Amino acid sequence: MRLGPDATFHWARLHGIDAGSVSVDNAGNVYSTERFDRYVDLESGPGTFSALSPEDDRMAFVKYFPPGALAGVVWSDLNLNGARDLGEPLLADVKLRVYSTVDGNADDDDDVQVLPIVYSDASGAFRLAGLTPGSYFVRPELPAARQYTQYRAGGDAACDSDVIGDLGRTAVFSVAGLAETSDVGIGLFAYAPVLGGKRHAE
Ligand SMILES: [Ca+2]
Ligand SMILES: [Ca+2]
Repeated sequence: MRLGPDATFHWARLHGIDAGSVSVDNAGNVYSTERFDRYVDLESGPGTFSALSPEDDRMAFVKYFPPGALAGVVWSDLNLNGARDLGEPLLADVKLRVYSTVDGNADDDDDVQVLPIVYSDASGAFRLAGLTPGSYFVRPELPAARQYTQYRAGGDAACDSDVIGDLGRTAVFSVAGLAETSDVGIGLFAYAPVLGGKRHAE
């Protein structure tokens, strides 16, 4: 059983279960009075956990799903062609949140953030690891004076941008098992807002 850094039960929320119905004692045992009618992913890293039933006649079936990851890069699309070209700057410190669609559909009420916030590193790279099988999208926090570049332009998945600008999030990525999707591109360009009819420089 892995708890989030804020001691919340991300796996429980991921499955629409009220995290308040789950508790953990000092020994790390997990208790729940909830009856689960579907799979619950007990996101298990190294270590052990105990699944305890409140009733003697209940059985627990536990299966380990190896977690996957989404990884990619944030960059500045200087020539506005939607592709990451040689020499275009990589952008650090862009704030990223990853959400589970829960039901396969993005932008509805059950979407839930599943990891703590991640920032792109000094080389613009980011990696969102520990994702149980499912479908996810990344929602960047748009830095000041920036806009998203074109969505999936140029036909090369390795260097395009996966953010749908109008929605402010990436396309939905499927995570299954240990596989890592490593070509999540977030392309931004410098945007000078027009104020009072005058164009202001960045
Ligand atoms: Ca470019
Ligand atoms: Ca959803």
